[in-house]
Amino acid sequence: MPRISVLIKSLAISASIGLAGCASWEVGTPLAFSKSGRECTNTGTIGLFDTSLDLLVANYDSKPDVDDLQAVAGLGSVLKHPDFACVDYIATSGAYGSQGGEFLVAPRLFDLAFGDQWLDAHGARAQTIATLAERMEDTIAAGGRVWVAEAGQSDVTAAAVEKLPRAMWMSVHVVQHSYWNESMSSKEAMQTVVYNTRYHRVQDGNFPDNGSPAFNTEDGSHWAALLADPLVGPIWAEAKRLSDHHNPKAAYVNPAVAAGGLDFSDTVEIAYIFGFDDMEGVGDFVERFANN
Ligand SMILES: [Ca+2]
Ligand SMILES: [Ca+2]
Repeated sequence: MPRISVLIKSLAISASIGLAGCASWEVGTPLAFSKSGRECTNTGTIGLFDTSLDLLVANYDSKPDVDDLQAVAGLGSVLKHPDFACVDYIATSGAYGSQGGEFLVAPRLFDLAFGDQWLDAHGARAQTIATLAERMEDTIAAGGRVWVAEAGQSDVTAAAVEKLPRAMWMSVHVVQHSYWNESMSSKEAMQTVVYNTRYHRVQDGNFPDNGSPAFNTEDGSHWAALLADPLVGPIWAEAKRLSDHHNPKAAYVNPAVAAGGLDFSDTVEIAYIFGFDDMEGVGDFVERFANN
């Protein structure tokens, strides 16, 4: 699959070069770019997501659980897969609610996973909310839908939604897997997302056999493949470095990470949106997204 898409891209490049200066650009496969600026030739629907119209918003709390650091690597790996080159996305760091504990600063990890397509709600909350609202409004005005993968609480999402014209709110789909995340969101934020957007409650990605993949395991055997992958390995290396560093002294010590395993449970919202929620767990994910 990667080989075919590389071939198509090189054909498209040579067609474009060959036709430079000519009137017609329709010959051959057009070389296009996604709204995120990446080369993109295969628009279409992936799971629930229409790559020609929709926007993915991925919000991470990273407070205090280190598992979001690994979930960032999870989505980063998905986005680097050639099938996902046309996905328009924006990620948010520091999208937390009322919980205590330390916020885990990880700008290099976000850069590796998302390039310049991420916002800092910890350092610049109001500006982040305004930018999210603008991106949402542009997408919906053009006929698309917004898919919010809520790796944490819904306060930032709700604040962005509340800036939109009221008629647009139901074009926002919010995906959440965790009761704890809901309980650490304000009541007002929950009122907005549950009753006034399209709210998708999926099963908890920390546990097996419940309808969501189990992206949480004490088994560390998959690390080798993740770290060895030439494309996504550097993201996982940074996620591992940070999660190993912070976990022992975090207000919540993540048991899978403490055991040398993996917890990127907040990638199940992504799996739901893009239709790979039939995966059993970490092994299936590694086979598909760390096989470059
Ligand atoms: Ca989280
Ligand atoms: Ca987890």
